[in-house]
Amino acid sequence: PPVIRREDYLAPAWLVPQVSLDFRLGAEATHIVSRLSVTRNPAGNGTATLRLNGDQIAPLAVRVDGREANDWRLDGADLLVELTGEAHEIEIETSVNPAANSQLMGLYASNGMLCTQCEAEGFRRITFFPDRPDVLSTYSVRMSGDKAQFPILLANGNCTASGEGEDGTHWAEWHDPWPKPSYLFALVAGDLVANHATFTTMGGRKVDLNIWVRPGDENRTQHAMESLIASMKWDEETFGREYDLDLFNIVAVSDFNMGAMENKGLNVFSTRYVLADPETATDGDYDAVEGVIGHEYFHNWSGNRVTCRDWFQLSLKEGFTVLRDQLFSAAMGSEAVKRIEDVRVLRIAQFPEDSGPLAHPIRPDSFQEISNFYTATVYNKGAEVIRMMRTMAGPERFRRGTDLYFERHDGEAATCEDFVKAIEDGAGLDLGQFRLWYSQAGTPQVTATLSHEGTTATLALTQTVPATPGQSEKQPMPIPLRVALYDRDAGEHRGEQLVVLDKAADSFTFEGFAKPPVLSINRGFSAPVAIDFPRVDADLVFLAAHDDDPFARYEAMQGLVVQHLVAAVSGRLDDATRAEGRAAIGAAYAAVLAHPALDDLMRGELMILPAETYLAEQLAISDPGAIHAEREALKAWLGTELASELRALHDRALAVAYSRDAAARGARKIKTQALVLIAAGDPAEGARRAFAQYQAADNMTDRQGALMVLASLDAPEREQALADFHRRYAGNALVIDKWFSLQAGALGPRVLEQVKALAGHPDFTMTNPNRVRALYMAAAGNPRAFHAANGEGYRMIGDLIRRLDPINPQTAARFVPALGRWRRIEPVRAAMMREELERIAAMPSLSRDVREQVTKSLG
Ligand code: B3K
Ligand code: ZN
Repeated sequence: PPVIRREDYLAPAWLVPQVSLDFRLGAEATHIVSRLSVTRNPAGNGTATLRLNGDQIAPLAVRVDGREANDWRLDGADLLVELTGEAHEIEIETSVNPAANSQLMGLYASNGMLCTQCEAEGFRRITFFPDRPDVLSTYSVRMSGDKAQFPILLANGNCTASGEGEDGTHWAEWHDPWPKPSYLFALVAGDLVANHATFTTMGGRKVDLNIWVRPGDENRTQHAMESLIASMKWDEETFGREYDLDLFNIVAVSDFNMGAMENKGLNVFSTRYVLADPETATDGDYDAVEGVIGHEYFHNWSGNRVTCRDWFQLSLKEGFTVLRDQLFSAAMGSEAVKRIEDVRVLRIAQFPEDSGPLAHPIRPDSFQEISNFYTATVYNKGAEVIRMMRTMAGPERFRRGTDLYFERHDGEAATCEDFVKAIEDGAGLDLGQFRLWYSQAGTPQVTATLSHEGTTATLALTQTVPATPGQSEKQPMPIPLRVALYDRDAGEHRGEQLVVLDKAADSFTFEGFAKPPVLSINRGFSAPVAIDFPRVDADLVFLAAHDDDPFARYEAMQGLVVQHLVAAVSGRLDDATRAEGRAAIGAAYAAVLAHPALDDLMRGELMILPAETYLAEQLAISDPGAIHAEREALKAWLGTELASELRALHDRALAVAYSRDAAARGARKIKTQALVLIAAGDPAEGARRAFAQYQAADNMTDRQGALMVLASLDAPEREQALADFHRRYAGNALVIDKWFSLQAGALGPRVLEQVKALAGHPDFTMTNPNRVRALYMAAAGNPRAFHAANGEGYRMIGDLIRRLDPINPQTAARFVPALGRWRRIEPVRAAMMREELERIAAMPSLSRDVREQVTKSLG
């Protein structure tokens, strides 16, 4: 497959100021007439050939200026039309089969309704078009279809007319006044009901808000609606951004490749980010709904009003919008806990990407299939990079930068460089060297040493950016580190400072310390780097107890455990040092369990042990079996050592009644975390308590938490609870997804067998990406299952990729990175992982999506 390069960007030769689309809807055959007014782009290369992209569609008719045209040909899947003048009207007819569209790109059927997904290159599966984000058009859409089958007809913008047709049909016309790229086009037709509300913007515009769901689901949309209203208000207050249409529609669909999509005025969501009530959604689900509703809404400015010039600039909208949704969620709940959660995601999902064969800069230089670049790097590291600018500028100056960005580029298709320049000018920062964060891949490794002489403490820092595919040489980048030095006796620091390490090595001095201070570094995770600062357990225990930055406190706890487990799996612990390490961790845990000043949400966060993938990241080559065994052993030790404290905590939490306030959510969080440790220490007691929690539960958080613990235990209560859960929620797809995930993510020796059995369960289907992910992402992310010593886990994921690729290549490709980690795994498993990749590569026909990921992973 051809490689597309950022440096080859050419402005479009032809522009399409206006589009009008006419859809005659049918589940098996939808007929589309597309009328494009095209004009020669003065900034283009002047070619007379109009290139219209297509993908698995055929032109049924091509007319130019009202006449049947002969002067067209196909170039691969694209349609080329030769034009003679400066402006023309092009009319094209196509037909598609939505019911047969299992890729879920373009126009497809989901549960009897029709909907679209066009980002990145789905519009070309509907009609021929210059399907690139720098071609902006105003869209008028007409659709007609059977009224009983499709009672609700929606598209972008405002509904301008509607009426009845013949033979039980009806029609609607929609117009979107804002020019947009084709990837933001959307259409939905189906049997839907709305939760309706209104919002009045700061400028006095009254906006109708609708959340459309299938009949019966409407009473689970209130949280989504509240989140939407909160998002609209927050964006006005925090970024000065006001909504720009009289109508905002959200539609929930059951079959969706991603979480949601920010189509102009008509967001389409996977049901799991819309529907929530206490009986079926966990606190985590509630947070996810709020975050994704916010994210898609914020795209209206960061993505839609200012869009991307080309797909290499994806982080322009995604990195910025993730930062915006993170700040929003932090403002709605606990800032500290949100930061910890975001960093955990970065470390589990992005760090491994950055150190593996698929590493790429947040602004990639090349790709074969853009769908493969909707990554944790582009999204989450992209957000971290912009967050660093904000940290260096401070929130007020950063806001001046974003104001300038929106003002300068409103209505344009912009680049990452445009964004950096606007922040530079608006915030008054010099971001010259900082631009390296856009071009260099790899997680910078920072080493820190602290020395002390007289009353001076000296912090010496070095940085290296590791080599990544295609980038062997790296330059030092500016790394903003928030640091504080603690006076050991006073238990306080002397004020936080921001040091920016912008050389390969540098040192910073701090005066006035009679004794060696304790260093708190990268507070708030001010830079997305790995810090190597070996230290004695006592200092980490000190920071875990005293640091006034909650993130740093969490970091100290994690550091204590990471240091211990890494030493353990590296065979560096004898009995005495193991006991010492455990004692320090046990003491820190005991302090966390008892600490009166901690709220329970934070306490629950501090109780979570570092993930196995994050532990593996600390080692050049890791043995997943050893990591798993050591981590489980520590869990069991903690559960035993702190048994009475944990039981007391569990009892205390059980007594708190359900509510959505922070105290009750905190209680639910520690309830399940306590249960996890209790079960590790005493499985029988764990099973008893988990089953009781399961049975008494009046909400999904408690029920799922208990079931998660039970699913990992070899106890009779396990089967009983799993069967009850399935019975209780039969027909509720989102909850049945949980039922699959909990089992596939469980501990215990028989997980693989269970996953195989579940794949044959009547509720399992390969055509629904949610269900596929529920079972197989959970299995691929379960080290015990995926890294089974006999290679069966690899075989299972390999088989899945081969079977899923012809159905849904985008989703299939998402499973490849797990196998792609082979270089960092011990040789016996590595060989089996590689073998699996080779088996995929040997398939006679493979999608571009999977082909790219597999080739790079083997490369
Ligand atoms: N922009 C969409 C992602 C669409 C991905 C298509 N492969 C969702 C989001 O980031 O908001
Ligand atoms: Zn997004």
